[in-house]
Amino acid sequence: MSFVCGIIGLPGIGKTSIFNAITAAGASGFGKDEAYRATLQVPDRRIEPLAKICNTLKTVPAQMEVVDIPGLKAGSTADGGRGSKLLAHIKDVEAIIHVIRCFEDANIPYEYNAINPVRDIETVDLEMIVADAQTVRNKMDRLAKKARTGDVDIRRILASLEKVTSGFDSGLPARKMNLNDRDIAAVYDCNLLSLKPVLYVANLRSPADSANAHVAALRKLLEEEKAEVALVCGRDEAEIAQLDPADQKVFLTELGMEESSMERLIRAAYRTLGLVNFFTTGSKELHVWTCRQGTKAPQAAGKIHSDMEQGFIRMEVMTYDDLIELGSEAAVGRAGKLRIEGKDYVVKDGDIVEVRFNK
Ligand SMILES: Nc1nc2c(ncn2[C@@H]2O[C@H](COP(=O)(O)OP(=O)(O)OP(=O)(O)O)[C@@H](O)[C@H]2O)c(=O)[nH]1
Ligand SMILES: [Mg+2]
Repeated sequence: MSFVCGIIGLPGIGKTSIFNAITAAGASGFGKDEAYRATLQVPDRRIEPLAKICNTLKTVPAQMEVVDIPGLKAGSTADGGRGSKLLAHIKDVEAIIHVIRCFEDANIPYEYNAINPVRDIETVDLEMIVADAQTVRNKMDRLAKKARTGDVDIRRILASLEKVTSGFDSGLPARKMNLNDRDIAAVYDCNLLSLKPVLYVANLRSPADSANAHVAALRKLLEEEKAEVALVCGRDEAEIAQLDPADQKVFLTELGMEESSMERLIRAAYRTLGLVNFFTTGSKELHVWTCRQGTKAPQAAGKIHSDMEQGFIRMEVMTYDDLIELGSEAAVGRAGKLRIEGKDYVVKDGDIVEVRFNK
């Protein structure tokens, strides 16, 4: 099961260009109403050394699916058909890549007269908030009937929902409400759009723009949210992504970039979204898997196969560093560094695991 990110933003701000830059999918269609999808192989420098030690024939990198979602506008939520289709796409993703136009170009149509990243973020957030407020209201209506029986759990849930609703009323997306575990549990089944983690991307004409006033305004706003912004020159990097790897390097260097936008975005996504990679190895296949930080062993095993989660017994774990240092699985075992972990174990980045489970 791959990790799914959705690219969102106002119309005509370069979402499809960024999608092409990171996936090399070559999607076209400015103003099209369909969502594009592509799968990325997540680069991981540990794959090659591991494959060598394990003599593996085949390696399968972690996959990340990216969805290019057509532009949201102010009032999308109210616009029944199209708007709710767009918002439904966001429901399906685990994390959001929000693209902000930070380039000036009178020839490229734009929703507003002037570029203003802060207003753009507020516009898109508001669409998500309006949709979420409705979802929460529906749940409250359903529960209100049961609450009359005096059930304490239901009252607690309702109190959390009230808290979230009043946050929406003051214009806050759920991710900025400092919700506690109990509140998050109360809205878990609502799959709130505005609770999904966001990575911001500033779309620039050239790296020279990376200190322009729009980027500065964006950075200032995001400092408060403790969010990260990745800078991408959408149009140029989309073209570079179509070239041979050797040429890509040359043009990227010319543009003043060390890594491709795909590598930069994936790195930022791992940091912002708190993702970790773990491995399964064998003589046939070395496989990389992704989960969120804090994921316990059975749920991480579920990324490999749902049977492994359901029938989870234990996980045998060694670290990448130990295996590289000691040179073989047997040596790691002899050094007493092969651990047996239970269902409360939290999987770490670089863990090499073997899951024992009841079939
Ligand atoms: N000057 C300049 N133009 C850009 C940049 N990125 C994208 N464009 C142009 O802006 C137009 C819109 O880009 P798209 O990537 O299609 O924008 P979009 O957000 O996907 O648009 P919709 O899907 O219609 O909402 C295209 O003509 C792009 O070539 C950029 O960094 N600089
Ligand atoms: Mg587009």
